[in-house]
Amino acid sequence: MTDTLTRDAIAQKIKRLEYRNLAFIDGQFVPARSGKTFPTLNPATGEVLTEVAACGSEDVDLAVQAARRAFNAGVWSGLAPAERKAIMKRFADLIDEHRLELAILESLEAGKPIGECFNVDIPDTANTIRWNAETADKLYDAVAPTAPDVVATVRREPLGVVGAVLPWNFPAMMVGWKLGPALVTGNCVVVKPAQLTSLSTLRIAELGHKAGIPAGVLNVVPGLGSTAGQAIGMHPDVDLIAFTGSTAVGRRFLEYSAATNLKRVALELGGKNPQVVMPDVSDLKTVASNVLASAFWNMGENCSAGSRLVVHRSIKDALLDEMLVQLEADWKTGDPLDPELRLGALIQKDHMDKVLGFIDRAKAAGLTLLTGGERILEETGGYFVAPTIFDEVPRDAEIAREEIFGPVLAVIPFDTEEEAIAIANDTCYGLAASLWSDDISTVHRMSKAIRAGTVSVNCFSEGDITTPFGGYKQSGFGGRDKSVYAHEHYTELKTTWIKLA
Ligand code: TAP
Repeated sequence: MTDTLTRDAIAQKIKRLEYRNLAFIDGQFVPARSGKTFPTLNPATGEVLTEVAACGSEDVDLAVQAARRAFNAGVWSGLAPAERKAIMKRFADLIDEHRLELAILESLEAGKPIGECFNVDIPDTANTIRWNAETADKLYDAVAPTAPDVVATVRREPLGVVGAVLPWNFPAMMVGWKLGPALVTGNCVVVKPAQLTSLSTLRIAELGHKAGIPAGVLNVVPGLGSTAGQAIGMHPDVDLIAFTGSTAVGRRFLEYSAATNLKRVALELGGKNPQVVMPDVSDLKTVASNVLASAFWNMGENCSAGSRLVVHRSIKDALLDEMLVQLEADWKTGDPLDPELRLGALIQKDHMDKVLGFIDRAKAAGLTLLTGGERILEETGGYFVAPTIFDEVPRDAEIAREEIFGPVLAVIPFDTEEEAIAIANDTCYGLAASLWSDDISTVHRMSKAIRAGTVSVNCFSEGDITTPFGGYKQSGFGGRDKSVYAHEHYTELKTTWIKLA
């Protein structure tokens, strides 16, 4: 890895930046059949970066056909696992080698702080591909415990063609989370990135091809959800939809499946995640810094953002005081390309207006605004919102219930452990939760009682690549991302029952 993150290195790289803005189908960059394009913007300035091919159902069909041809030909699924492993490891190496370029694309298009893109998002993407690659020749299938006159094998086989439809908040990471398990298990993939963030995904696909992934195995169709996204969802020759995005759109994919070929559907959806702080915690400084990071990392545009602080009344004010001091010192908002800053722009004007709408209604309802609560840096033309904290939020308030997907934290006090658990679970979501306590019994009791796919104790985290990630209730459906558990929904179980003579 040769890239370093300095202002000079960023400026030099931007001068030489070339956007991949066509669809990537069957190993080639091609325009949309219709010739249509859509603009992609820098949300920190409001300026157009480039025009991207707007794929429609015709392009999706071409991509699915290419993927099916590649699958049937066995150019990928037919390789020895060790060969797939070698190609995927080269793919991961190329992502590492292009770390700064990919981080800049992520930052420019999504408004994300470059430091996070460079130090977290792109390394995580490479690591996910590499870790999955390593599993290729290490996982075994099974032989069933049948009677002696039978041999029955239970094997995992690839599904065929996977459609991956993705969100804009972690464009590269989400591609990695889908491609890693989909490719290592032998599938061919058609990716539709969010229309707001196609550029890093297109470059990643090109790097995959350069690494040796055969034509047709990895295709990218940029476009709108209502056209390209729907076309993938409705396509009769797609075997699985691997979707990350909102619960509302996730539901649509279940409808598409039901209306067409009963394709498998795996959904990673929204969250309204609690951070529960018990009164026995001794280190409020550490709790404060983690609570802030959980709420505001990636400007709160994070499915697992801890957007509800459920804190014992006896320590609430002390914790909030510490949080306000740290917020002022450590959480500066500004140019996403400044490596010193931790907060960038929200993804687009419509989304910023939505976030400000939640804030305005909370103010109008008389909730106590502790800090933030407004658009800032408007003179830049970018979509910046100050990190915002509301205190004493009733659990039925809109900002305590809805996923805002912005830098807004609702503080909800409690008096008893039972009340804390009830508040934590009082949501239609169940993606992630944090629990803070110095008492081991409290930790065991409460982490069991909280209904969420991941409960992080005395930290905030989505785990790492070794642990499954996904949601209870309306946060997820049909499988988990990450770890070997992710392989399950990318494969079918094949029983071969052999009667011996
Ligand atoms: P969505 O609006 O749901 O969009 C996700 C993807 O679906 C985009 O590619 C979108 O295309 C496409 N889409 C939109 N409408 C569609 C339709 N009618 N048919 C088919 N496809 C359609 O989500 P978002 O705003 O990009 O991302 C934010 C959401 O993602 C939040 O709820 C967040 O919690 C969730 N999220 C969850 C996770 C995990 S791991 N659980 C991780 C990240 C984000 P367009 O770009 O054209 O709209």
